[in-house]
Amino acid sequence: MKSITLIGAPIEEGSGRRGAAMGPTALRIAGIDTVLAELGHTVHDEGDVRPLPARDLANHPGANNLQMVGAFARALHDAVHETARKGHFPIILGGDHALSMGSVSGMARHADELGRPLFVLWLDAHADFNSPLTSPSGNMHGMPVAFFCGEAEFAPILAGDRPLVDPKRVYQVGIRSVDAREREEIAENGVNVYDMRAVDEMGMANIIREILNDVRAANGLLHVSLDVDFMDPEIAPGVGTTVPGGATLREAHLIMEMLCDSGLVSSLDVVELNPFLDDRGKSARILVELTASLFGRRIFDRPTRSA
Ligand code: HAR
Ligand code: MN
Ligand code: MN
Ligand code: MN
Repeated sequence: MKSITLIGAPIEEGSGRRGAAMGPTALRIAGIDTVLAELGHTVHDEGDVRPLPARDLANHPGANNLQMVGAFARALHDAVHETARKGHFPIILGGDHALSMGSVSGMARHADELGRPLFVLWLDAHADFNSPLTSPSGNMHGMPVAFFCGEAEFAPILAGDRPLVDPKRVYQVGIRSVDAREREEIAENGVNVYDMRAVDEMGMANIIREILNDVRAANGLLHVSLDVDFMDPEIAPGVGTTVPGGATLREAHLIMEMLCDSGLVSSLDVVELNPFLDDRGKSARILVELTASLFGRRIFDRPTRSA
């Protein structure tokens, strides 16, 4: 059983619209703490992080609300790093996806201190590999992966000596919306992309098995970042950037069940929930159910298999 710490990150300034700041509240109302406690885990809710002042950051024409995004990134970096250092499992309740600048870099620092590599599983319709120089929108929720992989344009946000994530240890699954320059950057950096065609051709189980084998072989930590729009909008409509043709409910659960069995996951982001756009709490409830699967809820036990 695990000690789990919930960290709310009510940020919406990274997205182009209002509403994601209500995400942490909706996830709490949907019962994320009780579901985890009923599975036998110890759950601490730290409440919401307070963004640290970031008035030292200059505005950037290609990065909307850079000061607020940077403020959340700094606060989360510290909160997530401290949580992991104590031996707790951090679950970050978002908030838009820009928050992963802080959560992933906080985990990268923790992994660095342990002398182990950090892997990232990015479950999303989008690759989120834009930079302030390539983004068509300037919205920073489309940039976190480039940030934690070391894109130089972000250097002032967190100290330049922060540990980075090797893009070859980033695995993106469910991708179906990529911008032109973003596509070039992804290829140049060697990010592992399993787009929706790969999901259709290979099957989700084979994809997840491949990824887990790489993490296990390197004795890595695995951070999971779950964007609501990973799933098809028919099942999870509560998000500002829906893209048709997403993962099914069973594919999403299968991932969580396989991740649970692996024992390799160290940290989780649940992001982009916009309760203002949701259908009577449907998406919030699905995210809670998926989190339960990651932490041990199952239909029947499986015979234990060796790796
Ligand atoms: N790629 C587009 C942009 O950079 C849209 C990014 C939307 N991102 C999210 N998170 N919703 O995945 O503007
Ligand atoms: Mn995203
Ligand atoms: Mn430390
Ligand atoms: Mn997305």
